[in-house]
Amino acid sequence: MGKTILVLDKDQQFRKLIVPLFESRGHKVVQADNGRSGKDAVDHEKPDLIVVGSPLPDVSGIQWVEQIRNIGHQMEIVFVACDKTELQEVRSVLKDWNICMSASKPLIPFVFGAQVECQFANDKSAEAQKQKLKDFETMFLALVSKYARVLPEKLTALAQAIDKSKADPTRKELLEEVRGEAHKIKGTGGSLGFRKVGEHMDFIETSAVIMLEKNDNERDMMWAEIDRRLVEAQIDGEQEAKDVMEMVQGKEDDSPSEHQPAMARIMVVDEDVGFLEIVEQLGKERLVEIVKATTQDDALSKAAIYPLDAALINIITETPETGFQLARDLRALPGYDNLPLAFISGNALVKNRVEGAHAGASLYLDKPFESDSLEKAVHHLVAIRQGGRPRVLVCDDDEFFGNTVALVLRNEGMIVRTLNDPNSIIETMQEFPPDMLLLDVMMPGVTGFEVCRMLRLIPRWQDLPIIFLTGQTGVEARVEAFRCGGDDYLPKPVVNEELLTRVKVRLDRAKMLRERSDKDTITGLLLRRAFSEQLSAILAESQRIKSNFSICLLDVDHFKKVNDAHGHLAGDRVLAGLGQLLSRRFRVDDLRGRWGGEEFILAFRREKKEIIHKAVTRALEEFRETPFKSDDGQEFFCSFSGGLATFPDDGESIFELVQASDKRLYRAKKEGRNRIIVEGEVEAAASH
Ligand code: GH3
Ligand code: MG
Ligand code: MG
Repeated sequence: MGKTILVLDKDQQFRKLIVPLFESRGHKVVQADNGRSGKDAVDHEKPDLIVVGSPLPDVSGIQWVEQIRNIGHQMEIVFVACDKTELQEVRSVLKDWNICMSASKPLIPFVFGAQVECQFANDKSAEAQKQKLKDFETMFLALVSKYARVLPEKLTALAQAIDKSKADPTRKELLEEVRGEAHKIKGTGGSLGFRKVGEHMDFIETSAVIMLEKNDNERDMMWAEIDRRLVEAQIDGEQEAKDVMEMVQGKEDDSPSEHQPAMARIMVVDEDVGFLEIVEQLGKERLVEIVKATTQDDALSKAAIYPLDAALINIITETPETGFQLARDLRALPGYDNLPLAFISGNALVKNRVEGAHAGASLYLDKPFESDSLEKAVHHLVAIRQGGRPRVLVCDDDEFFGNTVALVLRNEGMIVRTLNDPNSIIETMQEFPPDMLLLDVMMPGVTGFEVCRMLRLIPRWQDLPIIFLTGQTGVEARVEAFRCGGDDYLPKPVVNEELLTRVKVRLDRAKMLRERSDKDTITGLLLRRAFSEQLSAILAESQRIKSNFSICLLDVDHFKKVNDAHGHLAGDRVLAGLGQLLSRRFRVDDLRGRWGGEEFILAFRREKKEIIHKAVTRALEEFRETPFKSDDGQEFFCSFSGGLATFPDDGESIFELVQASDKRLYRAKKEGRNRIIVEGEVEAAASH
């Protein structure tokens, strides 16, 4: 839920830097540049949180906070001191004025935004949220500090390029090199908080572009100015690096660029802390990030913060229902109806196979498990997750820049791969098929525009969202970006959350388009055509590996009466409710579709017919107990009937199987509705 945030600071540049951080997270931002208008804003807008930058033109930051508290305002306050000395002073009075967070300028926007966001976390999730922030901060600062160490080398390389070009100013490629070096430092340094260095580089880059058209005299003047800017960049760079190092304080050991990104994030829920640690260790060896949870509450709050790819839940022999309930609760969280689940612990499950099927176990694991079985389980679970966490490929020849972008996107739950060599993009995309590509323009050997043109010739990548990231901001470059088939365009340095917003918007749109063609809007389930296609694949697989599968046709009972008695809209709500129930129950890799009208169809791989029968019956019991509201507010209940048929016993083709389940559905209706029939033949199926 969006909050209202007041940003009070006299410096417009500072406000510009941080306002987008909050807006892109859905908050409403009010700005003020002096104490008096700040106070007015507090009275009128009643913000949930205030960011106060000190000093203000009419009063010091801390005096302003004092006034606000004395009038009795209770909202959260974040204090941004102008330097370290003031920060020290403020830290001693934090408690007195109930200031929830303090920082000093200069700050790294992404880290600051995440810290402020953390203040909104409720008590339950606060601890997990803090841990996540700490991880992010550590990694981000590690990246920044590493860059601070190599910045002098990069500036030296630029100086050498400048010297070479000066010696032979008519050679275009030498100037091009100057431009390229400056361009890279501008993009990456600027994004990592080296603002002044970024500005100097921008000047040098721009100068190098126009230099060719100048006469000797003008060129000499420009070289002099470039030299001056280079020296300033070295001095400013040293200072900015020092500031950064102070912030980092020994955090660089955990540099993310040395680590390969985890291929999946899986939550393991078990009371046994020792077991969790073993799994975590196994996960590390296999590049899987393990989120540990010991209780149900813990698991639910962590799931809300760390986007998960799957969950492994331990089933306790004495109280198996707790684990199954957790599974159902997890799948009821927003965005998690297709979270793949596995249950751990052997013998408890023999008895609880039906509950397991109902709650959606794609896999059962025995304890203790070996690294091999964990790895296989991870592969299996991640492969069946449909529409899971978005995968983004970042292609940029500057390793630092790629890592910065990757870190920011990963922090939002995306799975990100970076690629420094554009020449191997096709291979990379085969191995890591992305949902989106972020593409640098200036790269050695080939431009991003060329890469984009080439990708658009490959049918598979014709609809892939592609966003260019580049320091070239001219109209010509922008036009070229769209002409070659790019979807969007983002200028470097990417310091604010514009990056996040644009990436999210594009991803959402692409997902929506995909779903619109396959899914029914009322129930959220597959439409008949898409269902049939996927069912054919299941049939082929079962024929190949000689396994069984079942399909089940469901039909809401007396639905005509529901419409007549409670209204058509209420009828729609019943269909939506049943669609939601079906999508949250059973395995993620099972299929659910709307067959037409008030008829639904399900398909289950492998599992025994009796177990499916009982699991669907459990879902019927749940549905029967779900209250619906008629258009005039009256409460009512519904039920459904179903017919189940299994390959190969009840039919060898999809047609035969659908026919068999339809016959049984008809019998279920005839025998009193509100039941699922699995056996027996009837002479003829009449329509119902
Ligand atoms: P039975 O228990 O034998 O299945 O009886 P029934 O009334 O459910 O079956 P019947 O097939 O006679 O009626 C189905 C009704 O479902 C008729 C149709 O108007 C209604 N229906 C079909 N699609 C929708 C829909 O999308 N929304 C609503 N509200 N009603 C729908
Ligand atoms: Mg019906
Ligand atoms: Mg019907």
